[in-house]
This record gives sequence, C-alpha cells and structure tokens, in this order.
Amino acid sequence: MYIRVSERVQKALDEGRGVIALESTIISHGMPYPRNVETALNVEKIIRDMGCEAATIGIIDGVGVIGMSEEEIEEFGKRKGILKVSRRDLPVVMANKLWGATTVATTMILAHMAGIKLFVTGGIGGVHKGATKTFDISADLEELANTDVTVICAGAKAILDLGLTLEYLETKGVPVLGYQTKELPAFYTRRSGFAVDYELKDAKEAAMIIKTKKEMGLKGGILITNPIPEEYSLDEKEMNEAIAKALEEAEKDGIKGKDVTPYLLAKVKDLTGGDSLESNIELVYNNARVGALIANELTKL
Ligand code: PSU
Ligand code: MN
Repeated sequence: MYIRVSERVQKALDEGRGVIALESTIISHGMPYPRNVETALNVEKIIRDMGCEAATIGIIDGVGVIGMSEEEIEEFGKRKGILKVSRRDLPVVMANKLWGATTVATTMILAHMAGIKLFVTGGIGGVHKGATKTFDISADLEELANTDVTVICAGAKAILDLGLTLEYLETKGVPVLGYQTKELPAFYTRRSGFAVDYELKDAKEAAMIIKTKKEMGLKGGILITNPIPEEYSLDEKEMNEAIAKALEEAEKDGIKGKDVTPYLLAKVKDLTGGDSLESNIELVYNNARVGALIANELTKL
C-alpha cells in the first residue's frame, strides 16, 4: 500500500464532511522547530473548529500518510534529513521506504489518491526569475494543470516571476481566482501588480466553480489566492530588497535545482528577521479559515 488514510480522515470522508489536505514541506523545510509543529497543529485546530477534518500529508517509511498524528507531525518537525519530495522524487522515496516532505505537487497527488478535493497551504512554487534561461519552473504548476485538487494559498512569493507564473497557468488552463481581491497577492504582501483571472465574492461562489469544473470533467486543479490580512502584511520595499539580495547570493553560491526554493526562502527569512515568520504563520491560518468556509459550502451542494 502506498498510502495510509488515518481513521479520522477516512471517517470524515465517509460522512461527507469537508476534508482539507495540508502539506509537510512547510513543516520540515519552511519553518524552524518548534514553531513549525505549533503552526501545523494550530492550522489543524482551526480547520476542526470549523467543522471540517484536517489531513496533514507526509511520507513515512515510504508510505504516504494522509492525516498524520500529532506525534508524527512532531517527529516531522524535529527530524533531520527529511527529503523534499516533488513528483519526480515520489517513486524513489516510496520504493526505498524513506521519509519525505510533500510539496504542493505531491500533496495534491496524494490528496487526490485519498479522495480529498481541497488543500490549504502558504505559497506555491512557480516560474523562477530568469527561467527563460534556467528553465526553472516548479512542478507545482504542472500538477495544477493535471490533478483535480483546489489549492488555497496566499499567492506566491516575489522570489518568483509572478507574471510568467500566471502566463504558465493560463496556458495550462488553470483558473486563478482571487478571494475577495482582483489582484494576485504576493504572499507577504497583499499586492503584486498582477490581476487574477476572476475575483471571488465569497466561499459559496468558490464552491460552485469547483463543482462546475468537476461536473464538466475538466482536467486539473484550481488556484484560489487569498491575501494576507492587512495587519500582518510586510513592507513591500523591504521585502523586494531582501528578495533581490537573496537572488544575488543564490547566484553567487551556484544554487540549482530543487535547492533553489528552500535556499531563497531561508535567505529571505534571515534578511527580514522574525517578522516574516510571524506573517507566514498568520497567512496560513487565514488560508485555513477560507479553506474551511469553502469546504463547508461544498458539502451543501
Ligand atoms: N513557497 C513558499 N513556501 C514553501 C514552498 C514554496 O513560500 O514552503 C515549498 C512548497 O512545498 C512548494 C515547494 O510546493 O516549496 C516548491 O518547490 P520547487 O520550487 O522546488 O518546486
Ligand atoms: Mn525548481
């Protein structure tokens, strides 16, 4: 068996309650211990308090666990050497019975295998700046093109080329929807200067669109972007400076491939100090609330 669905997640699915997938790269590679574990558990609590079930997904000894226990999340937060697993890594990590943190792409794959339709995270991967030369485009985008899961995020960090990311998603036919916004949010900031395809007025509209796409048999996912609450958003100028510096250092250190995103994220975090961690945590909580609202609307349809 390549996946194991926890009892409480299976029960929620059987009862037709809203179930929301959560990724584990954000735990193992995205935040320091113990804030990572604390955040992961708080996100689950927000989702449960709103009547849904949370399914944090990770790979333990080569099995995709759908709904990690508190102890497993704690272990994920502490353990060294957990691999970052995207689509191409998946068969190797499974066959060799390793531990792996799931990215947006692999969380979508495993969620879909378990019958979960919604997935809440912080930010997605995308087209990197300079991709016209490096070809560095996250497998997250291709997964959104192919796998029927709706991802609720706070946009993507401006370490990426947000314009090219939107172009890629357009080519692949992925709807990019703004939750009560016309503008694509840029993770730490509410604005990016790029328009989303459509603004969603509420969770009910989101649920109707998800249902319609499914009934039409259209392949692939949907991206819902939800801006960080104003009070937690960071200064755009300071952010852009940190990003420019991080990109410079990545180039100097010759960072390539799957290491690029974690490297840039860590640099930006160091350069902006503790503020960015607090903002990161709050935007995930905010996405969890919107995800649960949409899940509850979906169960009514
Ligand atoms: N962006 C963030 N935080 C993250 C990630 C991206 O702001 O934690 C993680 C997610 O797991 C995402 C992955 O799926 O990085 C993308 O990596 P890559 O660019 O190598 O595909
Ligand atoms: Mn990449």
